[in-house]
Amino acid sequence: SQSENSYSTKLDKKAFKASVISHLHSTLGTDENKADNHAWFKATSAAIQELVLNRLRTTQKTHYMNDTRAVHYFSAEFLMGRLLSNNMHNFGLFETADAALKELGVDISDVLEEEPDMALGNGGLGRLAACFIDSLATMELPAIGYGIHYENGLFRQEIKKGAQIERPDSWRDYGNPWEICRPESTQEVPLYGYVETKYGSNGNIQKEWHPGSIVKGVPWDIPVVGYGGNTVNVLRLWQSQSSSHFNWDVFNAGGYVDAQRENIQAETISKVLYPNDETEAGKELRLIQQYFFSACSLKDIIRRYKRAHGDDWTRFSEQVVIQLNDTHPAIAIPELMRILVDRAELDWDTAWAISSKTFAYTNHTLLPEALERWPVRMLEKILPRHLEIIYEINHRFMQELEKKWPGDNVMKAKLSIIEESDEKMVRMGNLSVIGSFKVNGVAQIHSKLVKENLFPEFDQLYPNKLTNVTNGVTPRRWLKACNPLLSALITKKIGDQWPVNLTQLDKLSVFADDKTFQNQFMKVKQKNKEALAKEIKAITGIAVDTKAIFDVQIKRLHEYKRQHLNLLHIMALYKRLLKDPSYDMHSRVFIFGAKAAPGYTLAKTIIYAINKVADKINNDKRINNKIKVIFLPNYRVSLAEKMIPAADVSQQISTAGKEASGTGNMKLALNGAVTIGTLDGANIEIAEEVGAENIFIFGKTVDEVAAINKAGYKPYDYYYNNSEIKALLDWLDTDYFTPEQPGALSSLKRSMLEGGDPYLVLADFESYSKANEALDKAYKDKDRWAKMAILNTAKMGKFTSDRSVQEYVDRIWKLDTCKV
Ligand code: 26M
Repeated sequence: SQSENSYSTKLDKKAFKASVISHLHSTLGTDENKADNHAWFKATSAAIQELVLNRLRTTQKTHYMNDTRAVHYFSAEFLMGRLLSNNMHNFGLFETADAALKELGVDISDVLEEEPDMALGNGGLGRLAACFIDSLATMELPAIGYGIHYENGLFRQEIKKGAQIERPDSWRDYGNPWEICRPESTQEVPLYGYVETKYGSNGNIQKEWHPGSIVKGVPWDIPVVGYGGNTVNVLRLWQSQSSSHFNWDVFNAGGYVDAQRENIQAETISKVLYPNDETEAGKELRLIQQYFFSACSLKDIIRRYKRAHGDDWTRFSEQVVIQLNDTHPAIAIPELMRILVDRAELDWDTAWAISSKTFAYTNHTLLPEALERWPVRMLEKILPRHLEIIYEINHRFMQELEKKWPGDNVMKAKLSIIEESDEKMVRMGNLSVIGSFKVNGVAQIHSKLVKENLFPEFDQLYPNKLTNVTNGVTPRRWLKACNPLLSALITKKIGDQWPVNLTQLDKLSVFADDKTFQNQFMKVKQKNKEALAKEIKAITGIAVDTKAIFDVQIKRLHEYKRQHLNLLHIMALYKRLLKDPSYDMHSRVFIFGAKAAPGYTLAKTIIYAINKVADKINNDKRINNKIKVIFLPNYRVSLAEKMIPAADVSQQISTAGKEASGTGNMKLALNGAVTIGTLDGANIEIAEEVGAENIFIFGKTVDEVAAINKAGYKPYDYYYNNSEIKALLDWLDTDYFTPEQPGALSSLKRSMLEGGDPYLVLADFESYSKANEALDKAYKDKDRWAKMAILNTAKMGKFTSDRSVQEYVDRIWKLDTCKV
């Protein structure tokens, strides 16, 4: 109807004010005089949510009426962050809300600060899922995100005496204004038990799984508002609940997760997000989480399909495409086969034809320790029927291999879903490749390595299955909402369409040499730096010079990301300054944000080292404030939104071949930061876009890394042949940085010598140091730097997640837009 469609013009300032007040009274039960910032946050959110829900109903009705094909994005993680600011921006109501709240005597930024982050993800993979569902809604594509309603998201990080402490993240303590519980769509999930062989209705052998227990999955819907507010899709997150009539088996969680565990209850399943990205935990509870949300989601999809198509399965894969965000939901493949074969009683070939046209799989990593493998014994216990189905999939696949490569058992052993090790394992990557119609990597170099190193035989067997879709980020959150000053400047120059057509940013290129524009651009950067400096002061008590270079490395703590290379270089600068107080360098503030997996000892040592080196440097009067080192605790989406607009320099320094893509690299460059980075992941494509003059590339290439490792890498050679490297590593072995704890940093030194320096920190140090010198020189030339910064923003058009999603749509999902 007309009134429903005039959503964005419906609310002027006066009406918005009235709506907020009305919610303050009727939803919050308070009033203007008593309300604190949190009450204002709740009331403002409720006012917005009213519009959201109207558009949600209209969207769902429209999708239903049109019986649209939809993508179902299965992900164990959705790192959504805060939603209020984004939802207001997407409805075009941010300014209205700002003005309305002002008249009520309330500062909108205080209100926005009240919202807890939805931190239901670890890092890149989870945030990518959040960017993709934003793009899908913006592009008016029928889509639904499926995941887990974790009671506790990624742990809150505190730094005590320099070390990381984990605290639970209870993001729903005061209620969440966005989520809607849908008890009517509750699903049941079977677990454990045994499989019975019997005769089916057609006289064929049928299998029936008799589960040992059943848990309930209760869905919570989070509306996902597209830019312009037309389409509102949903993110459906499953919460586990015990179903009264079954007993619950004991399972082990272990470590950090153990500490969170209450009793032996079904509720445990969705209690906590596993905090270890890039390492496979092998924990029973993790597998149960994966099956729990995959099974609930599939049942939900099938219920919706049957409502429109009854028992006719022939159109299933025309209506449904499921994207697997890494192998975490790969158990959905045998689960769909189980439903089709055991429940719907389709024959295997028919079922397989449907299933293998339904799934597509995204690979996010090449690190061997991150490739998921589950003990056959564990699957047998928890999901006995799924193990049988996996064996059957594998058996038929082995027959296919025999036809293609007769007698080649080496090939069979390599490609088998079952790894015949001492403890037999199920390889979820192999299962995903075999069970999907497309497999993609997340940046050109990564996808090339997926083809050439990870799955070369699969690429031979299925020539067009492996492909690339380079990642992207949503410019609505990562420029428009987080950097209002730069956004306003850009809009003034090139109009207001860039948030939905990011390649238009290239129109800024012609102003890269324009002195007036350079001044405006760098003035915005300066203002953002001042805002971050205030934040740094408030959080750490440390005052930083906003004329210094703001150098930012923000990402999970991992050896392959090489925060310790950055740290060694900081120590080198410090040493050079101590040796020669006139050492020529522009003052620089090194800012870190990083969480370490709680069980990753060396990563925690690196955090400790950063903080201890920071203490020493920040308090050393001799170096005249030339260097400051800031570690901002509890790095998360909302903190990233404050750091990124203020960055001059973006550190993207992973060992070549290890970072699949990176997405922080895109966010920082988009906001005018200049990258210092290796030829890894999407850095390569960023360099292509901005040009070699506007990025500082250093370090060994993928091919050089391979050659060094092949020849046998000897970190000691660098230690003995480079006196600076030797001095720096030896410094870690003294009590200079940790007088109260001598030897606390020795393990960091050892990792780069006896430990073999697996990520080639020493091999890349000199090249990194030179790149930093070049960067320092460039910054001193104000015009040159302004031009570089502008061109970084101007050339980021490719990296909108709208482009990524369009590539998935064209080449994998085959969806049509559905105007709502
Ligand atoms: C696995 C098993 C048990 C517990 C947790 C996990 C797990 C969780 C998250 C493993 C990996 C996880 O994330 C990996 C990740 O974030 N990868 C990043 O994906 C980004 C999006 O594609 C890329 O840009 C990054 O380069 C890549 O590191």
